[in-house]
Amino acid sequence: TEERNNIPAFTPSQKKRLEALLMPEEVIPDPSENLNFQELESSLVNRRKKDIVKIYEDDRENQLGKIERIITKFFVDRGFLEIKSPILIPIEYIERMGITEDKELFEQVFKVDKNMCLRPMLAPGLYNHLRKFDKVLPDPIRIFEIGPCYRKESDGSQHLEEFTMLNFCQMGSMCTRKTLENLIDELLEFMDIEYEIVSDNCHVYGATIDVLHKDMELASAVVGPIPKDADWGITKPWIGAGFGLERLLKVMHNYKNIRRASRSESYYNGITTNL
Ligand code: ATP
Ligand code: 9VF
Ligand code: MG
Repeated sequence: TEERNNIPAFTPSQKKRLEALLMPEEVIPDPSENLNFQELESSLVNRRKKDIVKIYEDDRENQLGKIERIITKFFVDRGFLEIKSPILIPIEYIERMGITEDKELFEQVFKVDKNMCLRPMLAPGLYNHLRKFDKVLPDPIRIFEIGPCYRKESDGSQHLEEFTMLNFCQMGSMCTRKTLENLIDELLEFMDIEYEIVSDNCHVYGATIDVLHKDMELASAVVGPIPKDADWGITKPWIGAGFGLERLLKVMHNYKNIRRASRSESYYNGITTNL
């Protein structure tokens, strides 16, 4: 503990505790303001208890559930069919996506047993729906899914091992870069999130259109077709984009760490539950 004018500065663990109690716009008062840790902690605990009671009195909605419902309505209103495909999928789907044992993403997959894994992406389920519904629905086909995805991650403030993906796609006519960029623009305009588009590459899709907010990737988007389509019985042009919902929440609420936006027992709507 550092002593200045007999006033103790906060220890690293005290700082950590205060940071968890603070909301993004709040700051830890200067230690020289003569507030001791216990007083500060208990006043912040009281504020956070009030915040949670206010949610309980007002709308009682979970931010991750709510953003899923809002985005679902956005896409349903624009003619996209809502899909819920399995979270537990065959490992063979991963290989069929072109993610073979030599690829980085293959190592990130949570395997459940010899044959099954937790899905790291939504594309396999959407590919299968596009193929099946091509015999059923009029052109162009528009579908989307929002749901949990799992990846083993090592790095911190923008990655979760359990996160929520939105993937929308269109197959058939009008699958142009313009249509894709218009949908992305309309969605992010609707969410009031600033973004820029940059070109990138990934081994699954080749050329991708990445959507960035400052230095953080919000989405990767692709203008098909791609050679891999044949392995899924897909023969028509398509466009699609995958967004991380917790990354959208991180931007909207100005969280320092994505964990505040995640499925969690430590935070409720970004407020610490350790009260
Ligand atoms: P990154 O390079 O940031 O790890 P990625 O390019 O591997 O992301 P994609 O496969 O393009 O991710 O997935 C689409 C979107 O899903 C990403 O743009 C991001 O918003 C979100 N996403 C991917 N992995 C994670 C994760 N581990 N935690 C939270 N969101 C994620
Ligand atoms: C872009 C991100 C292959 C025709 C079912 C749609 C897309 C999304 C990339 C995602 C991924 N691709 N996480 O495909 O929309 O799959 O890596 Si479809
Ligand atoms: Mg990407």
